[in-house]
Amino acid sequence: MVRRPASGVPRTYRRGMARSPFTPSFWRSPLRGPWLTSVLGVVLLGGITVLFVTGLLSYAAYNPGLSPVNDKTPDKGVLGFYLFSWPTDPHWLYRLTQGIHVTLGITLIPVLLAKLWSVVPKLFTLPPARSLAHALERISLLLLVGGALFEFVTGVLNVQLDYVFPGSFYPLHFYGAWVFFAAFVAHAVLKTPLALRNLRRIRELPSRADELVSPDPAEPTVSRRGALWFVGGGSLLLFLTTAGRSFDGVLRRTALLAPHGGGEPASGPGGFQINKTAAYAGIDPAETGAEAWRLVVTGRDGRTVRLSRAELLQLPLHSAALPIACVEGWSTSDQWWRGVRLRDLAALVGYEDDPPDLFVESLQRHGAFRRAALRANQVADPRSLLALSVNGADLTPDHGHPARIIVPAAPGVLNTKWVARLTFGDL
Ligand SMILES: Nc1nc2c(c(=O)[nH]1)N[C@H]1C(S)=C(S)[C@@H](COP(=O)(O)O)O[C@H]1N2
Ligand SMILES: [Mo]
Repeated sequence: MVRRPASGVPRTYRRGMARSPFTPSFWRSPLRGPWLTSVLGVVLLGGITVLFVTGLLSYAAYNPGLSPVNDKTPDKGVLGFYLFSWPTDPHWLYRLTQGIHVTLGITLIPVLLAKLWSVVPKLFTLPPARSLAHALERISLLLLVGGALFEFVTGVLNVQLDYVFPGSFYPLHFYGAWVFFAAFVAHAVLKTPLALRNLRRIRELPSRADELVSPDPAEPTVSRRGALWFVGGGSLLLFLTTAGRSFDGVLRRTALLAPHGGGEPASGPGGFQINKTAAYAGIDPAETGAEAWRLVVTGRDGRTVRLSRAELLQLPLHSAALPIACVEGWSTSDQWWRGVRLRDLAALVGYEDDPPDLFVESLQRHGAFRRAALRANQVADPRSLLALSVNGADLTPDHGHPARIIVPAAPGVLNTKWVARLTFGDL
């Protein structure tokens, strides 16, 4: 038996002695209740579904089925059931899907935290399980909460600190998404009808019987509406300081949460975001000069041509206005690229019509993105270029001089910089 302190001891002090997080009366906020939890839950139901779909699209955009170099999760098995050839139209497709994925993910952080806060007493209920069904429900809740935190944390770290998980972000975020989404679907199926009912009962006072409602509520310091404004305000602030990374010019300067440490790209033709600099990628300037650099193109039956940059410039040159759109959620507006069509290069090595897939290798010796595979539909698009210049000037070293790939609608990772070798053939 707990011995009650003698009367006369202040009430709050007595409480402190008798309470632990496992006693319901420990949780005193008068805000907790089915209505708040339901509002936040319905927002997350929509938001997380969009995150999941855009995440799956991002994975498909890498064309992982095409070549092991494009696939960061080779053991995916049936989880790749939905993969399809990523289209080249509209040319801003990945900019849109990935911009939504990252911007929405960051914007939902306050909603997720508020939702977890609103149900935190439930994590402490005793006994841990009343029945088998209850035990299963609680395990699924652990997967749900753990999965949500894991997905948001890995996503944010990849966007903010890029490459904290060298090479392993993709499998972590990908498998984590499936575990999380399975728990999320189970939870949504169980709870959505209840949440919608709770929302309709907006004006009713929460019933004392609901386990979310504190049995011993403290004095309110803010209304439920005020709390929602607080969460919504946090989301709006994150949105306003994130969305700019999908644009350039003045809007980009509002992207306070896009700390790409390497300093602002210079102004002028090459003045748009740089993912990794030539120095970072270990590109030796001696290898990219006119004397040393040759593009090696191989095609049908091993047919090979070697081209200097001057020779490439003699080939028919074409322009295309295309963005760079990175998995990290930033993108540029359309830049004017100029260079040789990939399908014209295919024709040089024996693929006059119906160009096949293409394997691209750069001068870079280490790093996950030094090689990439492009699918035949991407090679065939007349806007797909081996670019030699951008916005009317030679490519800068950091944007891939002497030559880089640019393909409409593809994620940035497929736009290989410092290209050394192109191999055409079915992959
Ligand atoms: N060789 C090589 N090419 C590369 C990369 C790389 O690491 N190495 N990064 C890719 C990624 S992830 C992106 S988003 C784009 C960025 O191009 P930019 O730096 O010109 O904006 O380059 C791509 N090309
Ligand atoms: Mo990227």
